[in-house]
Amino acid sequence: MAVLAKTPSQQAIDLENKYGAHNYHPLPVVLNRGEGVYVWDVEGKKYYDFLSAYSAVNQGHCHPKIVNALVDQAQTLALTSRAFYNDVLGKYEKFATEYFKFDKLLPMNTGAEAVETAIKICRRWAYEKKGIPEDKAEIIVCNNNFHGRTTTIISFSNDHTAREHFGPYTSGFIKVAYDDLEALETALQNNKNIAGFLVEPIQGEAGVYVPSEDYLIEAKKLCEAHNVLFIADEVQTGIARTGRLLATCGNCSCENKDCSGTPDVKPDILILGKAMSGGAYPVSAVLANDPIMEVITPGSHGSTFGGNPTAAAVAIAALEVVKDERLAENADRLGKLFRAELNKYITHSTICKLVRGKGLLNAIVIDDHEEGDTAWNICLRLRDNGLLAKPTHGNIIRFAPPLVMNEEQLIDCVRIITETLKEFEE
Ligand code: IF1
Repeated sequence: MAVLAKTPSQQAIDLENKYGAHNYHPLPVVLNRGEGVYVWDVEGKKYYDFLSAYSAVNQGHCHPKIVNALVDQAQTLALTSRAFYNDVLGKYEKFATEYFKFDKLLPMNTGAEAVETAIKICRRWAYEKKGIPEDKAEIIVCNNNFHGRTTTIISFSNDHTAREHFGPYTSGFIKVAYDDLEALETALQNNKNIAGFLVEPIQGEAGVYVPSEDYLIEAKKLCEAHNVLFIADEVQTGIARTGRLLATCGNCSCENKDCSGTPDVKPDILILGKAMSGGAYPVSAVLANDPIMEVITPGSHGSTFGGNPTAAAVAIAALEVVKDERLAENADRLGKLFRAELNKYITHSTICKLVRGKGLLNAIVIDDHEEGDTAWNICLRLRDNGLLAKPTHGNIIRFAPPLVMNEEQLIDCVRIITETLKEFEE
C-alpha cells in the first residue's frame, strides 16, 4: 500500500517532536510568513493572527520600519557587551525615558529578566533606603499571577503546571487575592518588612482579568501610605495593547486623549517587554526614577545582551511606530467594537458566557460544561476558518490581534469567530 507523503506541516511538526523539548503544546499549524495582521502556513494558507505572539507583535508582523532598523544596526554593530559604550544605547535610554517619563532605564532582554531585575532593585531599595533588615524583605504578589518562568518567579506562582518539581523555591513573597484592596491593606498592615507590590494591570495568562476601575490607583495609594514600591508588570499590557500607551497610563503621553480608562497610576517601577521591539528582537526594560534606580551600582546587575545596539535601535523604531500609527487610539476604538459585537452574539449563545478585556486584549469564556476541550476544539476550527487563537487555562480563549488591524479586518474576524462558535452551539 502506498504510504502517503507527509505534508510540509507534518514534517515540521515531526522534527520539533523528535528534536525539540516538549515544553509547549502548540496549535497544529506551521507558519512560515508574517505581514501585518496576517500569517501564512507552509501550505500557503492565510490566517488572521489573533495572538500576536502573546502581545509582542503589537505593531504587526515584520513591520518594515522595525525590520529596517534591525537589519541596518545588525549590519553595522550588533553587540558590544556593556564592557564598552556604544553610540545607540544612550540615545535609546534618552528616547525611552522621555517617552515613558521616568529618570532612568535599565535595559534587559526578556520579560522575565526584567521582572527579576525589578525584584532585585526593590529588595536593594528596601535594605539601603527603607531600612528593612537584610534578607527580610517581602514582596506582595497576586494570586493567579504570571510574571515569567524563572525559578524565583515560579516560586510565587500558584500555577501547578508552571511550578511543580522545580523546588526549592525562593522565599520573600506574600500572595494576596487580585483586585482585593482589603487583602492588600491587611498584608501591608500585618508585615513591617514589605518592600514592594508587584502586579499586572490586567492578569493576562490568568484569563484577561480586568480589575475594578479604582483597584490600581487605590493600591498605589496604599503602597504610598506604607512606603512600599508599586511595581507594574506591563510586559503584556503595555505598549498600547489596552488602548492606552500603558494600562497604568502614568503619563498619558499617548495620542489617545479620549481614553475613558482607569485613572492614571504612576508606578514606582515599570516593567516592559514583548512589543518594546514589535516582536523583531528580545527587548525588555525596567524604568524608575533616580531615588530608586540609584541603588543599582556598577557590577551589581547586567547581562551580555542587555542594552545592545541592535535592541536599542529596534526599540526606538518600535516605539516610534506606536505613536506614528496611533496604535493606542486604534486599539481602544477597535477593542470597544470587538466587545460590542461579541456581546451581541453572547446574548443568544449557549456556550459563550462572556467577553472581557480592554483595548485589543480580550478573552471569551466558554461554558463547556466541564468537557474541558471545547475551547481547544473551537481554536482548531478557528484555524480551519482562517483565524489563529489559543485557549488559556482551559475554557478561556484569548483574542489579541496586532494593533495595526483596521475596522474592516476586525469585522471580518468577528464574522469568523461568531460563525465558528455557531458550530458548537447546542
Ligand atoms: C510562556 C501570556 C503568559 C507576561 C507578563 C512577564 C512575562 C510574560 C505579564 C515574561 C510572558 C508570555 C510567556 C509565554 C506565554 C505568555 C503569556 F500571558 F502573554 F500569554 F504566559 F502569561 N510578565 N508572557 O505575560 O516575559 O520572559 O516570556 O519575555 O512562557 O508560555 P518573557
